[in-house]
Amino acid sequence: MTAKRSIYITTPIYYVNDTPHIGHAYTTLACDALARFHRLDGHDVLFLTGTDEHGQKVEKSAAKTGLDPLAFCDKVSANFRELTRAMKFSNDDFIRTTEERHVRSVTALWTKLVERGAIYLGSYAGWYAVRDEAFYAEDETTLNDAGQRIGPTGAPVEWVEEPSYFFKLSAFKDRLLELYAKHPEFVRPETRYNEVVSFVKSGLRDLSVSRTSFTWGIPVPGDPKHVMYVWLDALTNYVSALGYPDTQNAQFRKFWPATAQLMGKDILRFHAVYWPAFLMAADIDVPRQIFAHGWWTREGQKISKSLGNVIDPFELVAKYGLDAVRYFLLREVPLGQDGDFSHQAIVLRMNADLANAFGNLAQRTLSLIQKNAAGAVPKPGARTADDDALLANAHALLPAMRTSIDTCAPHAALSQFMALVYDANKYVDVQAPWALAKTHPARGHTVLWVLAEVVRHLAILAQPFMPDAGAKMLEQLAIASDARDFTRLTPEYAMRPGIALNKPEGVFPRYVDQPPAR
Ligand code: ME8
Repeated sequence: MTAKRSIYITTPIYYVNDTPHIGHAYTTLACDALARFHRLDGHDVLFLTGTDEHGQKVEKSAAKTGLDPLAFCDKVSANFRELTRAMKFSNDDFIRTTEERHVRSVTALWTKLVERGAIYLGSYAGWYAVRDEAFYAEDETTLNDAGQRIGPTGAPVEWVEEPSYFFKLSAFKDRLLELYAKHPEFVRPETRYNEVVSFVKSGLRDLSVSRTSFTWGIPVPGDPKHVMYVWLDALTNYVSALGYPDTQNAQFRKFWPATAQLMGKDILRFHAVYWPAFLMAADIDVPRQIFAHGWWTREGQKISKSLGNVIDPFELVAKYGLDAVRYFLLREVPLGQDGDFSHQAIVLRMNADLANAFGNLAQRTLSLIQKNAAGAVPKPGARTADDDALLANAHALLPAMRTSIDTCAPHAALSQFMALVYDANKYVDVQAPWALAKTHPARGHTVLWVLAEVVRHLAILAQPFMPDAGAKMLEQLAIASDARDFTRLTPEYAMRPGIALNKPEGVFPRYVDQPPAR
C-alpha cells in the first residue's frame, strides 16, 4: 500500500464544432486508465472531462446548421457524453462551459485578474485563426500554394483589428521560467518541456483576451461589448468544476492543484504557458503536471476533422469490441509519441496479445480446473522454485505498474502486464498440468492453483485498462465484487482451495475477418 492521495485528472474540454473522433477518445481513455488505476489503488480520485462551447469557431459551426448556438452545443455536447458511455469512461464530472457554474467562475476569475492589475484595455491588430482559436504573429504565418495566409498549424488566418483587453503575459516570463526550473516535472514528456522553456525564453507578448466582433462568449464584466477570449474561458473549467471562486470548499481544497492535466501536443502552449500565468496572476496554485501526448495520424497526417481523415470510435468499438480498442490505443503507442492508426495493427494486437496470450492463459487455466479439479480451486501442495518464481513475478507486478502509471506511461504498464502473461504461458507449457493430471495429480493441483492465483492478479490489474474483460474474468474466478481492488493483491487473499469457480468462457474473441485495408 502507498499512502492515500487525492488525485485530480483532467482531459481538455473538446470543441463542440466536431463530432468526437478517435483523437478525442484517446486523451479521455488515457485519463480513464489512470483514474481507474488510482481508484483501485485506494486513492481519492476526481476525473473531469467536458466540452468547450463558446467562441467564434462554435458560433460559425452553429450558424451553418441554422440552430441557435446553445441548441447546437446541446446537441454536439451530447455526442461527447455518449462517447463516455460507449468507451466506459469513469469521469466523475462532465463540465460544459455554457453552464451557470462555469460562467460564474470565469467571471470571478476575470474580476480577480483586473483587481490584480493583470488586465488592461488596448486594441489588437494582427492575425487570428478561427480554427485554432489562436492569435499568430506575422512571422508565424506563411502563404500556402493557393496564396492564402495560414498559421503554423495550416489553419487559415484572418486580419483582426478591434479594441481588446490584454492579459499581461509578458510580466510572467521570469516566474514561468522559475516554475519550469524548479519543477521540471511540470511539463512532460521531457521533449515538450524543452519546447516550452525555449518558447518562453524567447519572450512573451501580452495576450489579447477579449473580442468584440462576435457575441458567443462570456461577457466581460462591466464591458459587455466584449466577450472573453475562448481560451481564458475554457482553461478555467479545471477550477470551475471545483467551485472556484470558493477556494475554501472541500472539493477545491482536496483536489486543487490538479495532479495531471493531459492533452494533445497541439494545445500544450495554452496549458503550459498561458494557464499557469493566469493562475499565478489570480493567486491560485499551478497544477502539478501538464502532460502532452502525441497525435494519432493516418499515413503521417494528424487525424482531424479539418483534414477529413477521422476514425469513428463508436464504429471501432462496434467492430472490435471495447476492451480490444482500449487495449490497442493504450498499448500500441507510448503516451507522448505519435502513432499511425491502422486496422491491421488493432487486429494484430487483439489476436496476438489478447486472444492468443492473455485470453488463452485464463481459458486454459479455468478449463483445466473444470476438468481436473472438479471446477473448484484445487488445494496446493509443496511449491517448487518455478512456482515461487512465477508467484513472485505476479506479486512484483503491481509496484511495477504503479511506477509506470505515476509517470503517465500506460503503455509501459501494459507491457509489464503482458510480460507476466508470457511468463505464465511459458510456465503452463513447461509444467504441462494436463499431463500431470494423469501422472502426478497432486502436483497438477499445485500448478493449477499457482495459475489460478496468477490469473487472479492479472484480472484485477486488467480492470483499469479493460474493465469488461477484467470483470468477466473475476466473475469466472468467483471473486466477489468487493474483493477486486489492489489491496487484494497479496498472498493473504490468495485463491482459497475448495471455492467453486464459474463456467469458463472466452473473454477475448479472435478477429477472423480480413481487416479493412485502410
Ligand atoms: O483544442 N491524436 O479542443 P479540440 C491525438 N477546446 N489526440 C487528438 C487528436 C489526434 N489526432 N485530435 C484531437 C480544443 N485530439 C480546446 C481545448 S482545453 C481547456 C480546451 C485530442 O476539440 C487531443 O487531446 O480541438 C487534443 O489536444 C484535443 O483532442 C483537441 O480537442
